[in-house]
Amino acid sequence: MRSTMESSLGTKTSPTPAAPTPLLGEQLLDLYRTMMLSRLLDERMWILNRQGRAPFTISCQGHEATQVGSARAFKTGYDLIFPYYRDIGVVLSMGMTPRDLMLAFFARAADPSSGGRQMPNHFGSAAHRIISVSSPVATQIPQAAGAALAAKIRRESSVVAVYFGEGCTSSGHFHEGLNFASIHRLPVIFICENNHWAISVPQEKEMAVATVAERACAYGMSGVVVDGTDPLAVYEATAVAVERARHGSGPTLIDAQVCRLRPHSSDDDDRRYRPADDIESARQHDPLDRFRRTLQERGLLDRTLDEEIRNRAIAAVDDAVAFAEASPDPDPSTLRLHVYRSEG
Ligand SMILES: Cc1ncc(C[n+]2csc(CCOP(=O)(O)OP(=O)(O)O)c2C)c(N)n1
Repeated sequence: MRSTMESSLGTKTSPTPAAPTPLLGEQLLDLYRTMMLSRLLDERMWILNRQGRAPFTISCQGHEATQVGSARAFKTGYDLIFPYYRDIGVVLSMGMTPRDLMLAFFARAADPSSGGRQMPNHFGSAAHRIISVSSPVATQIPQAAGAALAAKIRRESSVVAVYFGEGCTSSGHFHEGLNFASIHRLPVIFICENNHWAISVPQEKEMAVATVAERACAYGMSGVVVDGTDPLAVYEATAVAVERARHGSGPTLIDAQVCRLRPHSSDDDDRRYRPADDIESARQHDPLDRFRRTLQERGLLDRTLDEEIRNRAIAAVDDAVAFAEASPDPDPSTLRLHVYRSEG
């Protein structure tokens, strides 16, 4: 894994602001709790899928450090978040609950994301300023640039965060969004969760550059590579980007190098294309194990507290599953509500 590294070639950004105040004690344990809850929710979704109780799931496993570490740098209920489908750790950090996620997972009427109409992990919550995930990948990137322009015109001090995989950086939406955001010095942070695979396509067949961060210099913005399995490194890189954005110094592209611990989705069998040693190497970089060791080394976590955190997360997942499974499906009479068609 690479350490934090900045690509400043051709950038027009202001000098890097001072390092953010480090997170301490209970704040670090909070990151760990949310990472653990994300992992256990995700694991349960796979089990429910394999039991035939839910049709589809797509995983955050291996991405939790980037999701939870970056989200810690944003103001909940104030900054605007465009997540993508793996972002369980982001939306939990911004205030959505395990019950919210399980209601969506089972497509129940009370699902706050879409009333049971969207696929699982198409998170959305007006209350938490989380913009609904769209299935066509990368479309959220120019949308985020537009939302940042709106914030700038209204002279708000909010920033916009947009999340995506590295596969999206080969899409035109990515290039148009970054170009526009940089020209207008918009307060937007582009966060790439780079797991080096776009379904079955490895990174070297997605792009001819070694890092996504390098793409930033083509737009005159700062591009940063960060070890995405370390929540503290991601938090620091994001906090610096947020500081810049809030003070009019424009956007940043963060290339967070994560690992994909599961197949692309529950409909994928990655043994057909992914070398066994690549999966094994990803497991060696499991962000949850790594952060557990960090907290143990700092004397913040012992076996008893770890067990307690795990058991609380299991109880929250159990509660969410029972609550959502007992919740009613959407009433068939509502089938046509919120469905739009264009007049031809
Ligand atoms: C416009 C569009 N093309 C293709 C797809 C099918 N698709 C869904 S996820 C995905 C791969 C995305 O890879 P990446 O951006 O690296 O994210 P990851 O899933 O690896 O986190 C593709 C091609 C889609 N949803 N939208």
